[in-house]
Amino acid sequence: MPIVDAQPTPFEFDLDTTALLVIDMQRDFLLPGGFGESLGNDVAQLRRTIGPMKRLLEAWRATSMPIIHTREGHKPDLSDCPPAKLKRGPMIGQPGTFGKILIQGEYGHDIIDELQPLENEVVVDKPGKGAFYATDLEEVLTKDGIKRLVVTGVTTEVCVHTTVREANDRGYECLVLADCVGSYFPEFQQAGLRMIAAQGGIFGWVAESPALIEEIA
Ligand code: C5J
Repeated sequence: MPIVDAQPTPFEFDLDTTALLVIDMQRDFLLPGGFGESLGNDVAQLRRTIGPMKRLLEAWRATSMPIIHTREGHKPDLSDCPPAKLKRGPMIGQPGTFGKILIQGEYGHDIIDELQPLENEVVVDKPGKGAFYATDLEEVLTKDGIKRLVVTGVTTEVCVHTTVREANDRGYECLVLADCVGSYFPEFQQAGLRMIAAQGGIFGWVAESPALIEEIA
């Protein structure tokens, strides 16, 4: 079994029961001039994950382990967007630089060019922050016999955390790759990663992607 140097302890996994989860690497969040930046966020904080993620995807695609991408967004009629979310995000569904913001089918809603999914990779569309809420992710993982998740994507303290916390409650062992997750806020990135591995790995493990790539190459 490959073992990755991780916090708080080494992370052991096998090639038959582990999947890579790539959370919300969407143009709306990452492109300069897009939705994320229009909120006053520094997209460079997220874009620093692109290089490490490209290298990780290349190594992962050479194995037999599945890759699942997620996208946060809504139907064009917003029927899957709770009024409480819309109240604090009134720009959802409004025209933006890259189409209607966080709306399925729009250019900005899709995954950035550098990390586009391959045809055999599953894409899960999710209306919430967590990847399990109102999606078929659990069925996808069960069908493939997945018990461990290597988690990447954005943003660390929002969609990555919500997903990892719930995955942990559902019995999955989660390894979060520090250089492949990003927050607009450096202090949230730091604290978000520390929270995962604190208290003996309260809801997961944290490692750097080169340590994992070395194990699967
Ligand atoms: C946010 C996400 N931050 N993917 N979405 O609204 O983390």
